[in-house]
Amino acid sequence: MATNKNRVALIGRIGSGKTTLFQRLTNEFIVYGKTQQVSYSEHFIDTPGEFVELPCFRPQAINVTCDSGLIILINSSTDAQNSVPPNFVCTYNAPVIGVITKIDHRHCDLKRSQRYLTYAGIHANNIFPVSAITGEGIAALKAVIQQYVTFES
Ligand SMILES: Nc1nc2c(ncn2[C@@H]2O[C@H](COP(=O)(O)OP(=O)(O)OP(=O)(O)O)[C@@H](O)[C@H]2O)c(=O)[nH]1
Ligand SMILES: [Mg+2]
Repeated sequence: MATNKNRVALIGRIGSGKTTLFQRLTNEFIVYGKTQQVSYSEHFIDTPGEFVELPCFRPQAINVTCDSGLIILINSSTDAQNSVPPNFVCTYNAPVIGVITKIDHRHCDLKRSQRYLTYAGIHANNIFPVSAITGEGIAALKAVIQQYVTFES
């Protein structure tokens, strides 16, 4: 039976940086494109931000990601708004970590992102700040991902 146990699922608000992070983690050329539908690749499931942003789509976000080996909830450090409900990640019977993106940005607010991700139910020790543009924090994040999912080359 097909399984997503060896895939990492990316969820987070529109424009939070899911696709850019995926491109950085897989060493792809970074090119902007709005994610319009769930996109499966060998090791990742990329979702449109609408899945967590619009309550009517939220069950869909859970359905397509819940059997992944690891779920990453992404929060942009430049985003002043939150739309992830309290303890949202407790829905999952799968490991979930938080990633704060855009830490290179001049409007980066790390504390706010940490608050949003802990509000969503992620333990502070499981939150990792990165910049997909400069590469800061990416090596550390890859090491964490590999604790959950094996990417055989
Ligand atoms: N400065 C900076 N910009 C970033 C970073 N990551 C993403 N961006 C920018 O943020 C914008 C949105 O990034 P996406 O990766 O498309 O966001 P997404 O979460 O996939 O958005 P949807 O597909 O709409 O859900 C793009 O213009 C990216 O270039 C980062 O680490 N630093
Ligand atoms: Mg996207």
